[in-house]
Amino acid sequence: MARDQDTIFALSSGRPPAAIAVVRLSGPHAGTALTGLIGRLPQARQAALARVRDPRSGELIDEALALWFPGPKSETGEDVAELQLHGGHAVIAATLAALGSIEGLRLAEPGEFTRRAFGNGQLDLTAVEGLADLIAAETEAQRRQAFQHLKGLLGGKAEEWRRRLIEVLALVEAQIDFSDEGDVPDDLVTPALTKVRALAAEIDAALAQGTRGERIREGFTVAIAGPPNAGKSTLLNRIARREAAIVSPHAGTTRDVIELHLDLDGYPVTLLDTAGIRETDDPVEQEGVRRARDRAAGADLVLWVTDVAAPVLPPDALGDSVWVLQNKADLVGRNVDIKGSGPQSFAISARDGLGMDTFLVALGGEAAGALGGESALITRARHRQALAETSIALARAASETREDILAEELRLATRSLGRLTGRVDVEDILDVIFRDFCIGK
Ligand SMILES: Nc1nc2c(ncn2[C@@H]2O[C@H](COP(=O)(O)OP(=O)(O)OP(=O)(O)O)[C@@H](O)[C@H]2O)c(=O)[nH]1
Ligand SMILES: [Mg+2]
Repeated sequence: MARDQDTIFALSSGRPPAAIAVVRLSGPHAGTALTGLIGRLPQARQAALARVRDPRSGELIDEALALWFPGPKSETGEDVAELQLHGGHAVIAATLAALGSIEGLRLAEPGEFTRRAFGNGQLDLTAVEGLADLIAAETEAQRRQAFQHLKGLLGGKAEEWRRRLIEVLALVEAQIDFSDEGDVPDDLVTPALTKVRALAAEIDAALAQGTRGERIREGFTVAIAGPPNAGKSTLLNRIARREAAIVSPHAGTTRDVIELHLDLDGYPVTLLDTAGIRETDDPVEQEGVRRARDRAAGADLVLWVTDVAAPVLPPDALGDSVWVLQNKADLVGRNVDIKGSGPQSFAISARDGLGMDTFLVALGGEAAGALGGESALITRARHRQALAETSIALARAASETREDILAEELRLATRSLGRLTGRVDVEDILDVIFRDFCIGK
């Protein structure tokens, strides 16, 4: 029997001990296995209180809620059973051992339930990715985006584009193959090209949305950089509200890049503390400075922290997205000029908290500006690549006069969209031809 025909089971809830443990089963023997454990099959999709016994010994393991979801209307598309047990180590171990003793059942591999849901057409690839993102989501923005993708924001759009493309392809194929049959209108290519251009414009608009979706997944990256001893690590600790980085009066304290994931007004922000930038003979510190420059250059925003009493200007190489934080404002005892002519500038005291509220509101606004707004269709490089390939093929198709090459470009574009959702097949092209033109009667 092939492995994908096995009935699989696993603990689907988090680390025990916990109040409740959810054990799930999926596959053709899920029903008999559930019956083996609780003596009956509950009504479909209704929770039933049941005594769970080891089918080998008849020993009572626990009392649980049992659920039965006959396929194909289930999470995986197969027969699915679920037990909500008491979440102790021994209860879980005894239940898993009991299930493992049943012929045809085995422990699921990582992601195998979702793999089956995909294989049975319950989820497309973009929804699978959305599900993974939803489980990883740490902030509201990430949760919102992941849930929309799980529910088909991109997958639905891609399927709609693909369906329209297949219709266009059907027109062109019909023109090529059957134009001599007499019952096909003369010029099918001109309306086909009009549709290609409209489609290309929609896909290009999605590509032009930029990398917001990817940044919501990965976080808006903010690098803290500046000369040694300026208070960079102190700033990181204040924002984190804990001693994440070592602070000392000794210049050159921070060597490695320290990374912190923050939730700023619901937006994910990755904050990096870096080594103070200066010329040095110490090879370890040199490496730290190299890393600091590197990460600052790749960040969405650089916070250039400098001592207000001895300000150092940010190097030009850092680009435009630089804010200057004049730190240790507590020491100067007067208002510092916070409106420089150059980049956005704030006077703060990372140690005492002075000016931090204003600065953090601005930082939250910056993250919201970069990550907020209309939902992003593209959340991964994979999406971007598939859509870019589609767009290129459509652009070539739109200026093509040879019907056979036009058809080939459309096929390429269709395949790229199919790869995006993971549903690549050609049978449906034939289906559309036969449905719309009634050829082959
Ligand atoms: N008065 C005052 N002292 C501060 C402030 N921020 C940091 N310091 C002090 O400045 C010294 C250096 O602070 P750090 O946070 O280690 O500075 P850094 O920029 O991370 O230094 P390196 O890692 O060596 O590059 C410490 O003694 C801090 O207590 C501030 O706002 N006011
Ligand atoms: Mg430091």
